[in-house]
Amino acid sequence: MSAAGSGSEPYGAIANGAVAVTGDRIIWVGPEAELPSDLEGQAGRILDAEGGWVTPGLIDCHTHLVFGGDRANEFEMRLQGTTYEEIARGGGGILSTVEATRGASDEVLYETASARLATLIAHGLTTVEIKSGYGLDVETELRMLRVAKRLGDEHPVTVSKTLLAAHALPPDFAADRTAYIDLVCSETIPAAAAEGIADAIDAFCEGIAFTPEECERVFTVGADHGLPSRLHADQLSDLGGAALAARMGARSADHLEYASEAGARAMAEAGTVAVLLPGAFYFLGEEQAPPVAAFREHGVPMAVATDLNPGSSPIASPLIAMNMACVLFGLTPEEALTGMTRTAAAVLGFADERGVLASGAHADLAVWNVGHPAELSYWIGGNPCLAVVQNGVVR
Ligand code: DI6
Ligand code: FE
Repeated sequence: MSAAGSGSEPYGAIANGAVAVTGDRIIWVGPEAELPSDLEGQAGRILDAEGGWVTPGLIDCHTHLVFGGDRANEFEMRLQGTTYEEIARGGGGILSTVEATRGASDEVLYETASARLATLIAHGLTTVEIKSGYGLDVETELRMLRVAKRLGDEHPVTVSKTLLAAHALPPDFAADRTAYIDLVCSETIPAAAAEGIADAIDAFCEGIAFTPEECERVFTVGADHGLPSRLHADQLSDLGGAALAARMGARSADHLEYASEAGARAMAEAGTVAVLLPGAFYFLGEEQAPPVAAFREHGVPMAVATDLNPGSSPIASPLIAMNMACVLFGLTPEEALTGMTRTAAAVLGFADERGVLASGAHADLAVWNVGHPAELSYWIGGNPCLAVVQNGVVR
């Protein structure tokens, strides 16, 4: 096999490499010819990748995997010319999924999300972030996070859970925006934190969602409860979301199609990662791509994620998201792979722990039937994943 992720070659490639694992950890990575003989002798099980490639398991750091229903009807409307924003302002969009999610039992939410998660895992995924945000009332937000937790308990995947109560203004608060933010700050965040079912907090900063000031309030209360922040920023317009995320010390700013040069510079200084979501750009037929050249110039790390959700990115494939990041945003296949592994790990607080092939890291690996790692971003459809190792267990 060859391994991507640790050597000094492009892709960190090691030709004819070997990875040794004990328990849930990698204990050695290098050329097979240099594998210490005691390690080889002790091996309880040898997995031969037969000339394929081994990479870190893929990490999807931005999904809305748990939701009720679908929005195929809105897809038809958009194809007739109605825009995503018009649908949202008319009470559809996120709010139609909120209605379907509130009406779905825990079991239905779990089963439908399980099917989507199984597809991701089959395509080499070992870690996934899952957001709430389709409940908006306290109880349904908590239900979504509990379902996300159960998905991680019952599937071979590490789940990171993000509270996105500030995703849209629920209809019952249409006349009083402040009252909804008050509810999020005084009840939803404390309840999720007390139950230990949120690892981070997110907000949607946009004309159809929340203002920078409202997002800032939510982040401040999140931080009081020990939750790092993420931001849906500058997706449809430039409200200064990138700079806001940087100022708040957010782990990431996500989408960023309309982010400014100044926003990119602020993110670089703050160490805020740019999470690129080409699936939403593609599916909404957007025309302005995120400022990738500015991110590169200023040294903003770029992650790539699916944004898997029923409204703007119904894409249950990390590999197709990587392909889109290359074709639509001009990333190199190497940047796309790093964006779905090492950089995605950093967004979730797993820097150096996951998303790398390195001694001491979790043994999360994907084995691929490809001759070169650029193929992971190249094929569309099909599935070159031969095997997944998650926390040291072959799945
Ligand atoms: N931006 C997105 O792309 C998703 N949420 C967000 O804030 C879309 C959510 C949806 O349309 O259901
Ligand atoms: Fe999103």
